Amino acid sequence: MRLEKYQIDEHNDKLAQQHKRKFEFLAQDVQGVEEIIQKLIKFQIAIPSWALGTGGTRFGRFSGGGEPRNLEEKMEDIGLLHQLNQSSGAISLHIPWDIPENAASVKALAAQYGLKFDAVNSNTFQDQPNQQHSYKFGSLQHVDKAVRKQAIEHNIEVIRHGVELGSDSLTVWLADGSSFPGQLNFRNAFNNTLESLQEIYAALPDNWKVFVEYKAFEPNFYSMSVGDWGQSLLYANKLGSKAYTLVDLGHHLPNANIEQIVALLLNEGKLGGFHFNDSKYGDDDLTTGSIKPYQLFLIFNELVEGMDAKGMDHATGLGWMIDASHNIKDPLEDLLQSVEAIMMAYTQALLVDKKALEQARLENDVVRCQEILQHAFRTDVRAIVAEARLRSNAALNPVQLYRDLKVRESLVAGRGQKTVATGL
Ligand code: PSV
Ligand code: MN
Ligand code: MN
Repeated sequence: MRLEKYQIDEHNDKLAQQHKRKFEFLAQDVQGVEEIIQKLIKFQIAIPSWALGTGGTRFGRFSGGGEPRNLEEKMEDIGLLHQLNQSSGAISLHIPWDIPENAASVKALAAQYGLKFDAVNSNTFQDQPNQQHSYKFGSLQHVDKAVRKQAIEHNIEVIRHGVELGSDSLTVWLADGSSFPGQLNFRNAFNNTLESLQEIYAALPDNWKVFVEYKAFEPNFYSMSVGDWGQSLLYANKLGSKAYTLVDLGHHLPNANIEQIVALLLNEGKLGGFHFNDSKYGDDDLTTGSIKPYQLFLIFNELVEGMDAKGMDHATGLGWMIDASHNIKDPLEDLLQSVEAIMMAYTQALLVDKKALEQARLENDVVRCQEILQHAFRTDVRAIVAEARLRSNAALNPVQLYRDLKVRESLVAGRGQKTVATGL
């Protein structure tokens, strides 16, 4: 299913007057609004191929109907999102959940939807049918070299798929760790993991990056072999200049200061990318910005400041991706909400008066520092984000148009009510 241009235009025409009023009112007070809009137009957030079906929990899964049944339909869904917001122009594949059997045709289809291939993800946290060795006790860390070899080869295979598709990065997330004290020799687990990562690193094409994603707990609950940003950074530093740390917002212990982690990783030139989501407790994978929008803003504030200090392009300097999926929302509406939240946090960060903030810091004027940040955070920037969409021929209100056009109903009619997308 594709939207027709006239459908977006009609929707925008209906909302035009109201939008114009809001935008013009806001623009009066925002310095450099044109520059901000241009940055927003360029900014793209990759959609993971595993977020298009209704996620499950270990207690159950409730399909919403019309879920994509294969990679082609997943690209179709992301194509729809991209038509609605023009900010979701990339797809991230998890292999083997999605195997691009015929890379040339997958690539051609992606191009039709205006999609690029973002990082490819390997999966050594589940056993696949016909797999020789089990990952029950880990993969790259495993005490048995044969298991490590199998996991390394899988990662190299994923790189091969990525090369065919025109991707240029690999994300490695390991479930490896231990659930009970005494189970693992920590040093051996670290060294085995490092050695395995080095073999994968050696297979990276010159222009590629590898992102080492960390996670504090789950599925292992005593230790994780890449458990925090310090461990990830250790691996990345030992691997070399093509290795970076990847921050998934849900992978920290409660109350971790993620914005500080981000600032320091950027400072070290070792921040590679993001998995955006939100959480109240752990790796909840809730809609980005739904629980802690202030934290999201503070993270973007560090990103903008740190990237500017390093002369990095906001749009292309890091890998931006959503990693969320859950049980009760329409996945496409959920993704539209996540992208909107990211755009809003980015816009608010661009609004921060950096000079005034630096001056207030020099004067130890703590109150003023807070005022400056919160002034930006409390600005309702929705009309600026909508204006950027309008100028890219996207919808002023993507969720509303999605509902008005009964997109889900059409997908159900085309694909059926009982469909299950691959993923968790
Ligand atoms: C693990 O919790 C994770 O965040 C990794 O990025 C995986 O690739 C993804 O979730 C799977 O849903
Ligand atoms: Mn993740
Ligand atoms: Mn996660």
